[in-house]
Amino acid sequence: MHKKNSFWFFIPLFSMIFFSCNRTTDSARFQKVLPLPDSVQLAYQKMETIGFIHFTVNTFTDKEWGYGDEKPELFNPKKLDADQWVQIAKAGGLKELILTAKHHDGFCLWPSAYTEHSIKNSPYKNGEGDIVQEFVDACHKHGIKAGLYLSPWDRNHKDYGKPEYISYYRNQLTELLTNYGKISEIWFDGANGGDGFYGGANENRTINRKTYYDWDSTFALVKKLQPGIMIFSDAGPDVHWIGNENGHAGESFWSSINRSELTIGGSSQDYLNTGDPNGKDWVVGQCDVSIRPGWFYHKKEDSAVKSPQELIDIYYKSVGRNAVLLINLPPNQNGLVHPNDSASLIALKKILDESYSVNLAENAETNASNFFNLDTLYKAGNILDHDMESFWAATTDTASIIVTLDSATGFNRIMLQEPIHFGQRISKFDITAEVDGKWTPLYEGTTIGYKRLVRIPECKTEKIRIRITESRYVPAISFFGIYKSSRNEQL
Ligand code: FUL
Repeated sequence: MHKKNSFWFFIPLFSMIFFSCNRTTDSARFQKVLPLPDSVQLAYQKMETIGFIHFTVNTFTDKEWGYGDEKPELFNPKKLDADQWVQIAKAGGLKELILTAKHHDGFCLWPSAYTEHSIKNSPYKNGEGDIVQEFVDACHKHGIKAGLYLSPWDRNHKDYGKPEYISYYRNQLTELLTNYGKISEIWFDGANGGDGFYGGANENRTINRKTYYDWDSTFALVKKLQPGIMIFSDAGPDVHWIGNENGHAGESFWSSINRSELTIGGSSQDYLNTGDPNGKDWVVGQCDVSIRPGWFYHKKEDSAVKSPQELIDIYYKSVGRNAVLLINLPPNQNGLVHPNDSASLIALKKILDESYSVNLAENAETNASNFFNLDTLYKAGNILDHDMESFWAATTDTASIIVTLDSATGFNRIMLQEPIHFGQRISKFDITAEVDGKWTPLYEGTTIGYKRLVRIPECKTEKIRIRITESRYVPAISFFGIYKSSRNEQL
């Protein structure tokens, strides 16, 4: 009798445990929405700013696109110092550098076994030099990532346009991705086909952008040789071009896109510039821009280097709009980055460090209109720390948080972040401040994604309200911060 009683007593107890366990698994957890970044894409996005090094025979011929008939003898950077490039990049906050191992002229900065059109026939180190090696070693020595650009278009090679060139191209990729240790990114340019030397043919050659390279097989080769590498092109798969060379992402920018609608060298620039809220593929947006008017060094452009203010504006339109910024620093004929370029880049970093040194909302109080499942795991206060794993999640598509500061505080910069490892969701938000007892509009925005940076005229308040007014799925925010920059420009 006693035993039977305890059996009946345990049934409801077991079911209580069973159901409560179930609740804390899937249905009670905030759900991820597809597409999602993989861990390498997430780490890539967190780098925020990276750099380009454009260097080849063009540096000596004062051109932007070499025809492919340049004599290797003219390539002779007498003071080349890859450490200098990397040290400047590092001082400017860049986390990766990408070197043009081969630009459209086909001249190779490494002694490729497959062509004579290379550094091995130049006076540089009496033909014994290997700039790819020097570059990768310098990057790794100073703790930044190394990436390579290998132009698919080759205006020197006799077989360009024929099937034989594809084997040549893949042989070169294999050399670069096998002999130099870890390569973190490979950059496939969309510029393709036109007139060129082509082994002396001196003619115009065009290719079918969709079929000629059989990109899927090339991507598979790249990933086989360097499993953790990021592949950049107009069409991803890991990072995509932003659709212009000014460094500007769209005012709204989604990290999702439909790769099936993209062709390397032939995609809609508008589509690339905004991404696609209904896109099925997660591809990080990358904004490339040169610190000078041209991609290669030209002495006459020494006075046309972008000012720190111009770089700041680009930063807000790239990193501040959910993309990664790629800034080009072209070395001169000596093989060194010019002091004007390094001064501007380092000034950019200084301004950013100063602007974002103190989050004035760090110790604020937060109240959300709701939070997911009333589970404190998703509470509003989570938006105040920089840990992406701790975030506020709502229960409804529109929701708000009120942030109350200790005392009235002046600020002119706002930072917002979504926990993108749960998917990009928010498409419309606004920020208002309580001034003289009234909610006063400060900013209306669209996407947030990994990061949204906002510049506003200085506002003094004790209460700020963040409202999510439109979202693809119930919204989440992982970070909110306010800052006071000594600079007053707004946008
Ligand atoms: C373009 C190239 O044609 C330019 O020369 C430069 O390399 C730029 C980054 O990409 O498509």
